[in-house]
Amino acid sequence: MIRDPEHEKMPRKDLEQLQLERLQAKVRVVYEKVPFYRQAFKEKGVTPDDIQTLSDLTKLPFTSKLDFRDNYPFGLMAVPHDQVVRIHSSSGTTGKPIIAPYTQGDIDTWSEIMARTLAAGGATKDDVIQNAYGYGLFTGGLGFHYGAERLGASVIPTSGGNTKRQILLLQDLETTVITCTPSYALILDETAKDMGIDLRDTKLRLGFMGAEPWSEQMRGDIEERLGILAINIYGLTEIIGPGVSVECPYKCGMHIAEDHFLVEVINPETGEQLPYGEEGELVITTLTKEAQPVIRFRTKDIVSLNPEPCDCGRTLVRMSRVTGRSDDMLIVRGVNVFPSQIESVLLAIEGVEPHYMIVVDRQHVFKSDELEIWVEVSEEVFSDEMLKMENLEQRLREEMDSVLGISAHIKLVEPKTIARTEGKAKRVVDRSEL
Ligand code: DLL
Repeated sequence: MIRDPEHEKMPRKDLEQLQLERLQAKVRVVYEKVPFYRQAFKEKGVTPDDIQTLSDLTKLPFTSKLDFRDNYPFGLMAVPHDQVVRIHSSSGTTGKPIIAPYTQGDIDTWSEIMARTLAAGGATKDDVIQNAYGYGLFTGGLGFHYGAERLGASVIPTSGGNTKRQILLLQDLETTVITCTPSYALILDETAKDMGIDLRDTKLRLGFMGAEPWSEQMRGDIEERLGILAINIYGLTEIIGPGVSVECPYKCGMHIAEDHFLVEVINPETGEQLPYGEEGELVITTLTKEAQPVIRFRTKDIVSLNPEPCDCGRTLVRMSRVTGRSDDMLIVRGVNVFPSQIESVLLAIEGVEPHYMIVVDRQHVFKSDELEIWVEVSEEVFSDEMLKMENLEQRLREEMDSVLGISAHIKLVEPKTIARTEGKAKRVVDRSEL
């Protein structure tokens, strides 16, 4: 049913040989078909013939989000327009959106990767998969949809939003697997509780959550509230969408689909490749993408790689949780912090809800002297006496100080006051946006 299942457990030597052959072929294609790459290769003084081993990858130039913008909309495409069967796009924070065209071959490959991804996390053809990722230009909805169908499961294409209806369908259609962002999983739980429903009493057993950074503490919280195993899944529009990597039920890093994606971790300042285990920026080269192959794409996502074989038997390298995006990093009085670190401190404390917002002054780009964190407190704490609130505030301040080495103003807010989003949560806001 799933194509190439043996690739997941291939001896490293054979996998690397496969990667090299695919890399050599792809490098030749982009050199011949995409003027942008030919020019970038020329500037580096490299030709496809220089790629003799996998370590020759470092001879190739990087590609960045900016290159996508500069070549908007179709300048990075390697096939004629009549071979494109679908186009996705992601909004991007500034300027032009990222355009992601797919051939029929790409859609087939992606569906296979996503079927394998769902299977790796423990889903089977007997599952009822409720897909609450947004359908449309976002790759989440259709990416999961095609993968779930390819797996042979039943898909309920709810898309995001209309949460009450989601809960009814989830109950009545006996959904076993939910796919959504971690922040939407919390909204589902909250809405269900308002309706007098405990999601732990439903058939739900598994969730595939990604598209935004989330902490291990957040996972624990979601698993407890929904009564599920929550699997982390990673991907991005520029590369394919969801499916670049996924956890197996051992939950110790996301296995990268290395037969399709060649990964490196680099020092974001120098561009130098870092050894396994060190944290840095993830760089991805697509090995099988047809419409828009990408060479050494700088994701800005900060991760580390683990090459140890996993207890599940997969030989695929695992990537850590994304600690944050290099452009999301806050510098508070000289200390580097990622929102997800703040999240793990908050969620380790009793009485705090997993809804929070980090308020910064972005006048000096990402440097902020004043860090303010708004945190929702639980109903119990909120309805209790003032002293308890003050103690909680003090405890949060101290924890933040001792764990992250930064002091922050903590503002405790009433339950349900922080805005809920159906897709990706916005954790960091500029004071001017309030
Ligand atoms: O978010 C694709 C996706 C859909 C992944 C559904 C997983 C599930 P983009 O909108 O292009 O694509 O956003 C990509 O989101 O560079 C990361 O910064 C972040 N991201 C994605 N997955 C994770 C994750 C989709 N599991 C950007 N953990 C990436 C942390 C993630 N960050």
